[in-house]
Amino acid sequence: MQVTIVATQPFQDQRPGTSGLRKKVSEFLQPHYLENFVQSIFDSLPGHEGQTLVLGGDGRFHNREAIQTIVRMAAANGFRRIMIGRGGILSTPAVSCVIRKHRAFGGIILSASHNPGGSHADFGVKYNVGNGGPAPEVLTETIYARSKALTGFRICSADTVDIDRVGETRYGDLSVAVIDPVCDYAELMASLFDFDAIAALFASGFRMRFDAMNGVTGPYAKEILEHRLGASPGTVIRGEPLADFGGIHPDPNLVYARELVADLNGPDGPDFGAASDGDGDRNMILGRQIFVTPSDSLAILAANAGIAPGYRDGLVGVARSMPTSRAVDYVARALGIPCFETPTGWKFFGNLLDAGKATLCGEESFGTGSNHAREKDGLWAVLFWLNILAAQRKSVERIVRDHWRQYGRHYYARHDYEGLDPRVAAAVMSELRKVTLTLPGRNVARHSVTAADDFRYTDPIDGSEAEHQGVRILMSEEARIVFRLSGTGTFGATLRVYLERYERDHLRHGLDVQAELGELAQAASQIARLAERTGRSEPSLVT
Ligand code: VG1
Ligand code: CO
Repeated sequence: MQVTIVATQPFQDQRPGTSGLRKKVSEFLQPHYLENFVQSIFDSLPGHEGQTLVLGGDGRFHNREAIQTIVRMAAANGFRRIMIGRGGILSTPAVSCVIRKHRAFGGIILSASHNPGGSHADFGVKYNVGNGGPAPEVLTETIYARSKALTGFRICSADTVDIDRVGETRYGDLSVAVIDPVCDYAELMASLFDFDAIAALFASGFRMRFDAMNGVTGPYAKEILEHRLGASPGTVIRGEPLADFGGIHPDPNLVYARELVADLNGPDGPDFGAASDGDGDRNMILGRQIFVTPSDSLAILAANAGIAPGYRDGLVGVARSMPTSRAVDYVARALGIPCFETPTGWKFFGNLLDAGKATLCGEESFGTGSNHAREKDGLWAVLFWLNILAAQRKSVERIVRDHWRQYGRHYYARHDYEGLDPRVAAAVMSELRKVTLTLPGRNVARHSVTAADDFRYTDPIDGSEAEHQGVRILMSEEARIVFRLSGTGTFGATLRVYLERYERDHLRHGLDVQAELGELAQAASQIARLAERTGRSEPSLVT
Protein backbone atom coordinates (compact mmCIF):
# COMPACT_ATOMS: atom_id res chain seq x y z
CA MET A 1 0.00 0.00 0.00
CA GLN A 2 1.26 3.38 -0.95
CA VAL A 3 1.68 5.96 1.82
CA THR A 4 0.99 9.53 0.83
CA ILE A 5 1.87 12.58 2.87
CA VAL A 6 -0.84 15.14 2.24
CA ALA A 7 0.01 18.79 2.85
CA THR A 8 -2.48 20.48 5.18
CA GLN A 9 -3.18 23.72 7.02
CA PRO A 10 -3.44 23.46 10.80
CA PHE A 11 -6.72 24.27 12.56
CA GLN A 12 -6.59 26.37 15.70
CA ASP A 13 -9.72 25.00 17.39
CA GLN A 14 -8.93 21.34 18.01
CA ARG A 15 -8.57 21.46 21.77
CA PRO A 16 -10.23 18.40 23.36
CA GLY A 17 -12.76 19.28 26.08
CA THR A 18 -14.05 17.30 29.06
CA SER A 19 -14.28 14.22 26.86
CA GLY A 20 -12.56 14.45 23.47
CA LEU A 21 -13.00 16.82 20.55
CA ARG A 22 -16.67 17.59 19.84
CA LYS A 23 -17.84 19.75 16.98
CA LYS A 24 -20.73 20.16 14.62
CA VAL A 25 -20.69 17.61 11.78
CA SER A 26 -20.28 20.52 9.37
CA GLU A 27 -17.00 21.42 11.05
CA PHE A 28 -15.77 17.83 10.97
CA LEU A 29 -16.64 17.68 7.27
CA GLN A 30 -14.27 20.52 6.38
CA PRO A 31 -11.47 19.11 4.21
CA HIS A 32 -8.72 17.57 6.39
CA TYR A 33 -10.40 18.45 9.69
CA LEU A 34 -10.70 14.84 10.87
CA GLU A 35 -7.40 13.83 9.26
CA ASN A 36 -5.52 16.65 10.99
CA PHE A 37 -6.86 15.72 14.40
CA VAL A 38 -6.14 12.02 13.94
CA GLN A 39 -2.61 12.78 12.73
CA SER A 40 -2.11 15.01 15.76
CA ILE A 41 -3.13 12.09 17.98
CA PHE A 42 -0.75 9.67 16.26
CA ASP A 43 2.10 12.19 16.33
CA SER A 44 1.61 12.53 20.09
CA LEU A 45 1.99 8.79 20.75
CA PRO A 46 5.62 7.72 20.88
CA GLY A 47 6.02 3.98 20.39
CA HIS A 48 2.76 3.31 18.57
CA GLU A 49 4.44 1.74 15.55
CA GLY A 50 3.81 -1.98 15.27
CA GLN A 51 1.01 -1.79 17.86
CA THR A 52 -2.73 -2.48 17.99
CA LEU A 53 -5.40 0.22 17.83
CA VAL A 54 -9.06 -0.31 18.78
CA LEU A 55 -11.60 1.66 16.76
CA GLY A 56 -15.35 2.08 16.99
CA GLY A 57 -18.12 4.54 17.62
CA ASP A 58 -21.71 5.01 18.66
CA GLY A 59 -23.02 4.74 15.10
CA ARG A 60 -23.85 8.40 14.65
CA PHE A 61 -23.80 10.18 11.29
CA HIS A 62 -20.29 10.08 9.73
CA ASN A 63 -19.20 7.11 11.90
CA ARG A 64 -18.65 4.70 9.01
CA GLU A 65 -16.86 7.21 6.76
CA ALA A 66 -14.58 8.35 9.58
CA ILE A 67 -13.66 4.73 10.28
CA GLN A 68 -12.50 4.23 6.69
CA THR A 69 -10.31 7.33 6.90
CA ILE A 70 -8.82 6.35 10.24
CA VAL A 71 -8.01 2.81 9.05
CA ARG A 72 -6.04 4.20 6.12
CA MET A 73 -4.26 6.65 8.39
CA ALA A 74 -3.48 4.00 11.00
CA ALA A 75 -1.90 1.86 8.27
CA ALA A 76 0.15 4.81 7.03
CA ASN A 77 1.27 5.63 10.56
CA GLY A 78 2.69 2.20 11.26
CA PHE A 79 0.05 0.47 13.35
CA ARG A 80 0.26 -3.29 12.86
CA ARG A 81 -3.29 -4.25 13.79
CA ILE A 82 -6.59 -2.50 14.11
CA MET A 83 -9.61 -3.95 15.90
CA ILE A 84 -12.96 -2.57 14.77
CA GLY A 85 -16.40 -3.32 16.13
CA ARG A 86 -18.66 -4.84 13.46
CA GLY A 87 -20.55 -2.14 11.63
CA GLY A 88 -18.21 0.38 13.22
CA ILE A 89 -20.08 -0.07 16.49
CA LEU A 90 -18.42 -0.09 19.90
CA SER A 91 -19.79 1.54 23.00
CA THR A 92 -17.40 3.69 25.02
CA PRO A 93 -17.16 1.15 27.86
CA ALA A 94 -16.72 -1.67 25.31
CA VAL A 95 -13.74 0.15 23.77
CA SER A 96 -12.24 0.40 27.24
CA CYS A 97 -12.87 -3.29 27.81
CA VAL A 98 -11.42 -4.38 24.44
CA ILE A 99 -8.27 -2.24 24.85
CA ARG A 100 -7.61 -3.81 28.23
CA LYS A 101 -8.44 -7.37 27.32
CA HIS A 102 -6.41 -7.41 24.12
CA ARG A 103 -3.61 -5.24 25.51
CA ALA A 104 -4.00 -2.75 22.68
CA PHE A 105 -1.87 0.38 22.57
CA GLY A 106 -4.96 2.57 22.64
CA GLY A 107 -8.24 3.26 20.96
CA ILE A 108 -10.21 5.88 19.08
CA ILE A 109 -13.88 6.39 19.94
CA LEU A 110 -16.07 8.21 17.46
CA SER A 111 -18.80 9.81 19.52
CA ALA A 112 -20.15 13.03 20.90
CA SER A 113 -21.77 10.96 23.64
CA HIS A 114 -25.15 12.34 24.69
CA ASN A 115 -25.05 15.21 22.17
CA PRO A 116 -27.56 14.81 19.32
CA GLY A 117 -26.42 13.17 16.07
CA GLY A 118 -27.25 13.56 12.38
CA SER A 119 -25.96 15.68 9.54
CA HIS A 120 -26.81 18.92 11.36
CA ALA A 121 -25.80 17.78 14.82
CA ASP A 122 -22.60 16.74 16.55
CA PHE A 123 -19.65 14.44 15.95
CA GLY A 124 -16.65 13.72 18.14
CA VAL A 125 -13.33 11.92 18.39
CA LYS A 126 -11.73 10.74 21.58
CA TYR A 127 -8.45 8.95 22.17
CA ASN A 128 -8.11 6.37 24.94
CA VAL A 129 -4.76 5.13 26.22
CA GLY A 130 -3.48 1.64 27.02
CA ASN A 131 -5.22 1.38 30.40
CA GLY A 132 -8.50 1.71 28.48
CA GLY A 133 -9.25 5.19 29.79
CA PRO A 134 -9.47 8.67 28.29
CA ALA A 135 -6.17 10.34 27.49
CA PRO A 136 -5.00 12.35 30.50
CA GLU A 137 -4.75 16.13 30.24
CA VAL A 138 -1.03 16.16 29.49
CA LEU A 139 -1.71 14.07 26.41
CA THR A 140 -4.78 16.00 25.23
CA GLU A 141 -2.76 19.21 25.55
CA THR A 142 0.09 17.68 23.53
CA ILE A 143 -2.40 16.67 20.84
CA TYR A 144 -3.83 20.17 20.81
CA ALA A 145 -0.39 21.78 20.55
CA ARG A 146 0.46 19.46 17.66
CA SER A 147 -2.81 20.23 15.86
CA LYS A 148 -1.99 23.94 15.82
CA ALA A 149 1.27 23.36 13.96
CA LEU A 150 0.48 20.37 11.73
CA THR A 151 1.52 20.70 8.10
CA GLY A 152 0.85 17.22 6.75
CA PHE A 153 -0.84 13.90 7.45
CA ARG A 154 -0.06 10.37 6.41
CA ILE A 155 -2.63 8.22 4.65
CA CYS A 156 -2.67 5.07 2.52
CA SER A 157 -4.53 4.67 -0.69
CA ALA A 158 -6.51 1.53 -0.04
CA ASP A 159 -9.82 -0.05 -0.91
CA THR A 160 -12.76 0.38 1.37
CA VAL A 161 -12.45 -2.01 4.28
CA ASP A 162 -15.42 -4.32 4.85
CA ILE A 163 -16.42 -3.57 8.45
CA ASP A 164 -19.65 -5.55 8.40
CA ARG A 165 -18.27 -9.06 8.60
CA VAL A 166 -16.42 -10.48 11.58
CA GLY A 167 -12.97 -11.72 10.62
CA GLU A 168 -9.40 -10.68 10.00
CA THR A 169 -8.08 -9.30 6.69
CA ARG A 170 -4.66 -7.99 5.70
CA TYR A 171 -4.24 -4.62 4.06
CA GLY A 172 -0.53 -4.42 3.29
CA ASP A 173 1.24 -4.51 6.65
CA LEU A 174 -1.95 -3.75 8.54
CA SER A 175 -4.16 -6.50 9.86
CA VAL A 176 -7.79 -5.43 10.18
CA ALA A 177 -9.78 -7.46 12.71
CA VAL A 178 -13.52 -6.90 12.67
CA ILE A 179 -14.83 -8.13 16.03
CA ASP A 180 -18.23 -8.79 17.52
CA PRO A 181 -18.84 -5.56 19.45
CA VAL A 182 -20.72 -7.22 22.32
CA CYS A 183 -18.85 -10.45 23.02
CA ASP A 184 -15.87 -9.32 25.15
CA TYR A 185 -18.03 -6.87 27.05
CA ALA A 186 -20.74 -9.42 27.84
CA GLU A 187 -18.12 -11.84 29.09
CA LEU A 188 -16.70 -9.20 31.42
CA MET A 189 -20.17 -8.43 32.82
CA ALA A 190 -20.81 -12.13 33.43
CA SER A 191 -17.60 -12.28 35.47
CA LEU A 192 -18.67 -9.39 37.72
CA PHE A 193 -22.33 -10.11 38.43
CA ASP A 194 -24.42 -13.06 39.52
CA PHE A 195 -26.19 -13.78 36.25
CA ASP A 196 -28.00 -16.81 37.72
CA ALA A 197 -29.56 -14.70 40.46
CA ILE A 198 -30.59 -12.02 37.98
CA ALA A 199 -32.05 -14.64 35.63
CA ALA A 200 -34.03 -16.04 38.56
CA LEU A 201 -35.33 -12.55 39.30
CA PHE A 202 -36.59 -12.18 35.73
CA ALA A 203 -38.03 -15.70 35.81
CA SER A 204 -40.05 -14.74 38.89
CA GLY A 205 -41.98 -12.15 36.88
CA PHE A 206 -39.88 -9.08 37.61
CA ARG A 207 -40.45 -6.56 34.83
CA MET A 208 -37.97 -4.09 33.46
CA ARG A 209 -37.80 -1.53 30.67
CA PHE A 210 -34.49 -0.41 29.24
CA ASP A 211 -34.44 2.64 26.96
CA ALA A 212 -31.33 2.57 24.75
CA MET A 213 -32.43 5.91 23.26
CA ASN A 214 -31.49 4.74 19.73
CA GLY A 215 -27.87 4.87 20.85
CA VAL A 216 -25.15 2.26 20.89
CA THR A 217 -26.27 0.29 23.97
CA GLY A 218 -29.21 -1.41 22.22
CA PRO A 219 -27.27 -4.45 20.94
CA TYR A 220 -25.48 -4.84 24.29
CA ALA A 221 -28.65 -4.59 26.33
CA LYS A 222 -30.59 -6.97 24.08
CA GLU A 223 -27.87 -9.59 24.19
CA ILE A 224 -27.27 -9.39 27.92
CA LEU A 225 -30.71 -8.61 29.35
CA GLU A 226 -32.98 -10.42 26.92
CA HIS A 227 -30.81 -13.26 25.61
CA ARG A 228 -28.53 -14.13 28.49
CA LEU A 229 -30.63 -13.11 31.49
CA GLY A 230 -34.07 -13.99 30.15
CA ALA A 231 -35.77 -10.61 30.41
CA SER A 232 -38.85 -10.73 28.22
CA PRO A 233 -38.44 -9.71 24.57
CA GLY A 234 -39.25 -6.04 24.21
CA THR A 235 -37.63 -5.15 27.52
CA VAL A 236 -35.13 -3.10 25.52
CA ILE A 237 -36.80 -0.25 23.67
CA ARG A 238 -35.28 2.04 21.04
CA GLY A 239 -32.64 -0.66 20.75
CA GLU A 240 -31.25 -0.05 17.24
CA PRO A 241 -28.35 2.40 16.97
CA LEU A 242 -29.54 5.10 14.54
CA ALA A 243 -27.32 7.65 12.78
CA ASP A 244 -29.46 10.52 14.07
CA PHE A 245 -30.71 8.75 17.24
CA GLY A 246 -34.17 9.05 15.74
CA GLY A 247 -33.96 12.82 16.13
CA ILE A 248 -33.88 12.67 19.92
CA HIS A 249 -31.33 13.93 22.39
CA PRO A 250 -29.75 10.63 23.55
CA ASP A 251 -29.24 11.80 27.10
CA PRO A 252 -30.78 9.67 29.86
CA ASN A 253 -32.35 12.11 32.26
CA LEU A 254 -35.81 13.05 33.46
CA VAL A 255 -36.31 15.46 30.59
CA TYR A 256 -35.00 13.55 27.58
CA ALA A 257 -36.17 10.10 28.70
CA ARG A 258 -39.56 11.35 29.81
CA GLU A 259 -41.59 8.53 28.22
CA LEU A 260 -39.68 5.99 30.26
CA VAL A 261 -40.23 8.04 33.39
CA ALA A 262 -43.96 8.20 32.61
CA ASP A 263 -44.01 4.40 32.19
CA LEU A 264 -42.45 3.85 35.56
CA ASN A 265 -44.85 6.26 37.18
CA GLY A 266 -47.88 4.77 35.44
CA PRO A 267 -50.45 2.48 37.04
CA ASP A 268 -49.05 -0.75 35.59
CA GLY A 269 -45.44 0.32 35.30
CA PRO A 270 -42.50 -2.09 35.31
CA ASP A 271 -40.54 -2.74 38.52
CA PHE A 272 -37.34 -1.26 37.22
CA GLY A 273 -36.39 1.21 34.51
CA ALA A 274 -33.07 2.25 33.06
CA ALA A 275 -31.68 4.21 30.15
CA SER A 276 -28.30 4.96 28.65
CA ASP A 277 -26.85 7.64 26.40
CA GLY A 278 -25.59 7.74 22.79
CA ASP A 279 -22.25 6.05 23.50
CA GLY A 280 -23.41 3.85 26.37
CA ASP A 281 -21.41 5.21 29.25
CA ARG A 282 -24.22 6.99 31.10
CA ASN A 283 -27.11 5.43 32.99
CA MET A 284 -30.34 6.50 34.57
CA ILE A 285 -31.94 4.31 37.24
CA LEU A 286 -35.68 4.37 37.97
CA GLY A 287 -37.98 2.39 40.19
CA ARG A 288 -41.75 2.53 40.34
CA GLN A 289 -42.54 6.11 41.27
CA ILE A 290 -38.92 6.89 42.03
CA PHE A 291 -35.92 8.37 40.28
CA VAL A 292 -32.55 7.52 41.78
CA THR A 293 -30.19 10.47 41.46
CA PRO A 294 -26.83 9.42 40.01
CA SER A 295 -25.14 10.61 43.19
CA ASP A 296 -27.42 8.42 45.32
CA SER A 297 -26.96 5.54 42.91
CA LEU A 298 -23.19 5.69 43.40
CA ALA A 299 -23.64 5.71 47.17
CA ILE A 300 -26.09 2.80 47.09
CA LEU A 301 -23.82 0.71 44.87
CA ALA A 302 -20.92 1.43 47.22
CA ALA A 303 -22.96 0.48 50.28
CA ASN A 304 -24.13 -2.80 48.70
CA ALA A 305 -21.09 -3.67 46.59
CA GLY A 306 -20.33 -6.91 48.42
CA ILE A 307 -23.46 -8.46 46.92
CA ALA A 308 -21.91 -8.63 43.46
CA PRO A 309 -19.34 -11.40 42.95
CA GLY A 310 -16.88 -9.01 41.30
CA TYR A 311 -16.78 -6.83 44.42
CA ARG A 312 -17.10 -9.47 47.12
CA ASP A 313 -13.66 -8.62 48.52
CA GLY A 314 -14.81 -5.11 49.33
CA LEU A 315 -13.84 -1.68 48.07
CA VAL A 316 -10.41 -0.14 48.47
CA GLY A 317 -11.81 3.35 48.06
CA VAL A 318 -14.33 5.40 46.12
CA ALA A 319 -14.03 8.54 44.03
CA ARG A 320 -16.49 11.15 42.84
CA SER A 321 -16.23 14.29 40.79
CA MET A 322 -16.38 17.48 42.83
CA PRO A 323 -19.91 18.55 41.77
CA THR A 324 -21.31 15.08 42.59
CA SER A 325 -23.26 15.03 45.85
CA ARG A 326 -21.51 13.91 48.98
CA ALA A 327 -23.80 10.93 49.53
CA VAL A 328 -21.00 8.47 48.75
CA ASP A 329 -18.72 10.19 51.27
CA TYR A 330 -21.01 8.97 54.04
CA VAL A 331 -20.79 5.41 52.83
CA ALA A 332 -17.01 5.62 52.56
CA ARG A 333 -16.81 6.91 56.12
CA ALA A 334 -18.97 4.06 57.36
CA LEU A 335 -16.84 1.53 55.47
CA GLY A 336 -13.62 3.13 56.68
CA ILE A 337 -12.28 3.64 53.16
CA PRO A 338 -11.01 6.80 51.44
CA CYS A 339 -13.20 8.94 49.22
CA PHE A 340 -11.43 11.00 46.54
CA GLU A 341 -12.83 14.22 45.10
CA THR A 342 -11.70 14.86 41.51
CA PRO A 343 -12.47 17.41 38.80
CA THR A 344 -15.28 16.67 36.35
CA GLY A 345 -14.50 14.14 33.63
CA TRP A 346 -13.63 10.46 33.72
CA LYS A 347 -9.98 11.06 32.82
CA PHE A 348 -9.30 12.12 36.40
CA PHE A 349 -10.27 8.70 37.80
CA GLY A 350 -7.73 6.76 35.71
CA ASN A 351 -4.70 7.19 37.96
CA LEU A 352 -6.66 6.33 41.11
CA LEU A 353 -8.02 3.17 39.51
CA ASP A 354 -4.63 2.15 38.09
CA ALA A 355 -2.95 2.68 41.45
CA GLY A 356 -5.55 0.55 43.23
CA LYS A 357 -6.77 3.48 45.33
CA ALA A 358 -10.42 3.38 44.25
CA THR A 359 -12.80 0.61 43.20
CA LEU A 360 -15.96 2.58 42.37
CA CYS A 361 -16.23 6.04 40.82
CA GLY A 362 -19.08 8.27 39.81
CA GLU A 363 -20.33 11.60 38.58
CA GLU A 364 -23.60 13.44 39.09
CA SER A 365 -24.03 13.49 35.30
CA PHE A 366 -25.40 9.93 35.17
CA GLY A 367 -21.97 8.31 35.14
CA THR A 368 -20.93 5.36 37.30
CA GLY A 369 -18.14 2.86 36.88
CA SER A 370 -15.46 0.80 38.55
CA ASN A 371 -11.99 -0.66 38.17
CA HIS A 372 -13.37 -3.21 35.67
CA ALA A 373 -12.82 -0.58 32.95
CA ARG A 374 -11.47 2.94 32.66
CA GLU A 375 -14.67 4.55 31.40
CA LYS A 376 -17.99 5.06 33.04
CA ASP A 377 -20.29 2.24 32.09
CA GLY A 378 -24.05 2.55 31.70
CA LEU A 379 -25.08 -1.09 31.37
CA TRP A 380 -22.66 -2.13 34.11
CA ALA A 381 -24.51 0.15 36.55
CA VAL A 382 -27.84 -1.33 35.47
CA LEU A 383 -26.56 -4.87 35.99
CA PHE A 384 -25.20 -3.88 39.39
CA TRP A 385 -28.64 -2.64 40.37
CA LEU A 386 -30.24 -5.82 39.03
CA ASN A 387 -27.81 -7.88 41.10
CA ILE A 388 -28.76 -5.96 44.24
CA LEU A 389 -32.48 -6.24 43.44
CA ALA A 390 -32.09 -9.98 42.80
CA ALA A 391 -30.32 -10.51 46.11
CA GLN A 392 -32.51 -8.29 48.28
CA ARG A 393 -35.89 -8.77 46.60
CA LYS A 394 -36.91 -5.29 47.70
CA SER A 395 -38.29 -2.54 45.49
CA VAL A 396 -36.01 0.19 44.19
CA GLU A 397 -37.92 2.67 46.32
CA ARG A 398 -37.43 0.59 49.48
CA ILE A 399 -33.69 0.30 48.83
CA VAL A 400 -33.37 4.05 48.32
CA ARG A 401 -35.47 4.98 51.36
CA ASP A 402 -33.61 2.54 53.58
CA HIS A 403 -30.38 4.04 52.36
CA TRP A 404 -31.52 7.58 53.19
CA ARG A 405 -32.72 6.48 56.61
CA GLN A 406 -29.30 5.07 57.37
CA TYR A 407 -27.11 7.78 55.89
CA GLY A 408 -29.36 10.82 55.48
CA ARG A 409 -30.56 12.27 52.20
CA HIS A 410 -28.74 14.68 49.91
CA TYR A 411 -31.28 16.77 48.04
CA TYR A 412 -29.60 17.48 44.75
CA ALA A 413 -30.23 19.14 41.39
CA ARG A 414 -28.29 20.60 38.48
CA HIS A 415 -29.50 23.71 36.70
CA ASP A 416 -28.05 24.30 33.23
CA TYR A 417 -28.06 27.63 31.46
CA GLU A 418 -27.38 26.62 27.87
CA GLY A 419 -26.47 28.58 24.76
CA LEU A 420 -24.98 31.57 26.57
CA ASP A 421 -22.65 34.02 24.91
CA PRO A 422 -19.22 32.51 25.76
CA ARG A 423 -17.83 35.92 26.74
CA VAL A 424 -20.68 36.55 29.15
CA ALA A 425 -20.28 33.07 30.63
CA ALA A 426 -16.55 33.58 31.10
CA ALA A 427 -17.19 36.94 32.75
CA VAL A 428 -19.73 35.37 35.13
CA MET A 429 -17.13 32.80 36.17
CA SER A 430 -14.36 35.32 36.70
CA GLU A 431 -16.64 37.51 38.77
CA LEU A 432 -17.64 34.47 40.83
CA ARG A 433 -13.99 33.77 41.54
CA LYS A 434 -13.70 37.23 43.07
CA VAL A 435 -16.96 36.92 44.96
CA THR A 436 -15.78 33.74 46.68
CA LEU A 437 -13.22 35.81 48.57
CA THR A 438 -15.92 37.86 50.26
CA LEU A 439 -18.47 35.12 50.99
CA PRO A 440 -17.12 33.18 53.97
CA GLY A 441 -18.93 34.20 57.15
CA ARG A 442 -21.89 35.65 55.27
CA ASN A 443 -25.33 34.10 55.05
CA VAL A 444 -26.72 32.58 51.87
CA ALA A 445 -30.28 31.19 51.78
CA ARG A 446 -30.47 30.58 55.54
CA HIS A 447 -27.05 28.95 55.56
CA SER A 448 -23.80 30.48 56.66
CA VAL A 449 -20.93 30.18 54.22
CA THR A 450 -18.07 28.18 55.71
CA ALA A 451 -15.73 28.25 52.71
CA ALA A 452 -15.66 29.26 49.08
CA ASP A 453 -13.03 28.68 46.43
CA ASP A 454 -12.21 27.79 42.84
CA PHE A 455 -11.60 24.05 42.95
CA ARG A 456 -8.12 22.89 42.12
CA TYR A 457 -6.88 19.35 42.14
CA THR A 458 -3.50 17.78 42.61
CA ASP A 459 -3.47 14.22 41.37
CA PRO A 460 -2.34 12.10 44.34
CA ILE A 461 -0.53 9.66 42.05
CA ASP A 462 1.46 11.76 39.58
CA GLY A 463 1.18 15.21 41.18
CA SER A 464 -0.32 16.82 38.06
CA GLU A 465 -2.40 19.91 38.73
CA ALA A 466 -5.80 20.95 37.38
CA GLU A 467 -6.98 24.48 38.10
CA HIS A 468 -10.24 26.39 37.70
CA GLN A 469 -12.38 23.29 38.01
CA GLY A 470 -15.44 25.05 39.38
CA VAL A 471 -16.37 27.67 41.95
CA ARG A 472 -17.84 26.11 45.07
CA ILE A 473 -19.60 27.70 47.97
CA LEU A 474 -19.76 25.47 51.02
CA MET A 475 -22.32 26.23 53.70
CA SER A 476 -23.68 25.08 57.02
CA GLU A 477 -25.95 22.00 57.10
CA GLU A 478 -23.81 20.73 54.28
CA ALA A 479 -25.48 22.92 51.75
CA ARG A 480 -23.44 23.69 48.67
CA ILE A 481 -23.59 25.60 45.41
CA VAL A 482 -21.12 24.86 42.60
CA PHE A 483 -20.71 26.76 39.35
CA ARG A 484 -18.75 25.59 36.34
CA LEU A 485 -18.74 25.85 32.57
CA SER A 486 -19.41 22.78 30.46
CA GLY A 487 -16.56 21.40 28.38
CA THR A 488 -18.61 19.21 26.04
CA GLY A 489 -20.90 21.61 24.19
CA THR A 490 -20.62 22.57 20.54
CA PHE A 491 -22.67 25.75 20.60
CA GLY A 492 -22.23 28.79 22.86
CA ALA A 493 -21.41 28.22 26.51
CA THR A 494 -23.30 26.26 29.14
CA LEU A 495 -23.16 27.31 32.76
CA ARG A 496 -23.90 24.49 35.18
CA VAL A 497 -25.15 25.30 38.66
CA TYR A 498 -25.13 22.37 41.09
CA LEU A 499 -27.28 22.61 44.21
CA GLU A 500 -27.16 20.36 47.23
CA ARG A 501 -28.53 20.21 50.75
CA TYR A 502 -28.29 17.47 53.36
CA GLU A 503 -31.23 16.27 55.42
CA ARG A 504 -30.63 13.87 58.30
CA ASP A 505 -34.22 13.68 59.57
CA HIS A 506 -35.92 10.78 57.79
CA LEU A 507 -39.34 12.34 58.34
CA ARG A 508 -38.20 15.03 55.93
CA HIS A 509 -36.94 12.69 53.23
CA GLY A 510 -40.09 12.67 51.13
CA LEU A 511 -40.17 16.35 50.24
CA ASP A 512 -40.18 17.84 46.77
CA VAL A 513 -36.61 18.19 45.51
CA GLN A 514 -36.99 21.39 43.53
CA ALA A 515 -38.92 23.07 46.34
CA GLU A 516 -36.30 21.99 48.86
CA LEU A 517 -33.57 23.53 46.71
CA GLY A 518 -35.54 26.60 45.64
CA GLU A 519 -33.87 29.01 48.03
CA LEU A 520 -30.42 27.81 47.09
CA ALA A 521 -31.27 28.16 43.40
CA GLN A 522 -32.41 31.70 43.95
CA ALA A 523 -29.31 32.53 45.96
CA ALA A 524 -27.09 31.05 43.26
CA SER A 525 -28.74 33.12 40.61
CA GLN A 526 -28.34 36.28 42.71
CA ILE A 527 -24.70 35.63 43.58
CA ALA A 528 -23.86 35.13 39.90
CA ARG A 529 -26.17 38.00 38.86
CA LEU A 530 -27.55 35.69 36.21
CA ALA A 531 -30.72 37.54 35.26
CA GLU A 532 -28.81 40.76 34.83
CA ARG A 533 -25.90 39.33 32.91
CA THR A 534 -27.55 36.63 30.81
CA GLY A 535 -31.14 37.84 30.62
CA ARG A 536 -32.26 34.44 31.91
CA SER A 537 -34.47 34.13 34.92
CA GLU A 538 -34.74 30.33 34.67
CA PRO A 539 -32.36 27.54 33.73
CA SER A 540 -32.95 25.89 30.35
CA LEU A 541 -32.57 22.38 31.76
CA VAL A 542 -32.99 20.97 35.25
CA THR A 543 -31.73 17.45 35.96
C1 VG1 B 1 -20.30 16.48 31.02
C2 VG1 B 1 -20.53 16.02 32.44
C3 VG1 B 1 -19.30 15.26 32.95
C4 VG1 B 1 -19.00 14.10 32.00
C5 VG1 B 1 -18.85 14.61 30.58
C6 VG1 B 1 -18.66 13.49 29.58
O1 VG1 B 1 -19.19 17.35 30.97
O2 VG1 B 1 -20.80 17.11 33.28
O3 VG1 B 1 -19.55 14.82 34.26
O4 VG1 B 1 -17.83 13.45 32.39
O5 VG1 B 1 -20.01 15.34 30.20
O6 VG1 B 1 -19.72 12.60 29.61
P1 VG1 B 1 -19.34 18.95 30.93
O7 VG1 B 1 -17.94 19.48 30.84
O8 VG1 B 1 -20.21 19.27 29.77
O9 VG1 B 1 -20.01 19.32 32.22
V1 VG1 B 1 -20.24 11.89 28.16
O10 VG1 B 1 -21.31 10.65 28.53
O11 VG1 B 1 -20.83 13.19 27.37
O12 VG1 B 1 -18.82 11.35 27.48
CO1 CO C 1 -21.57 9.33 27.06
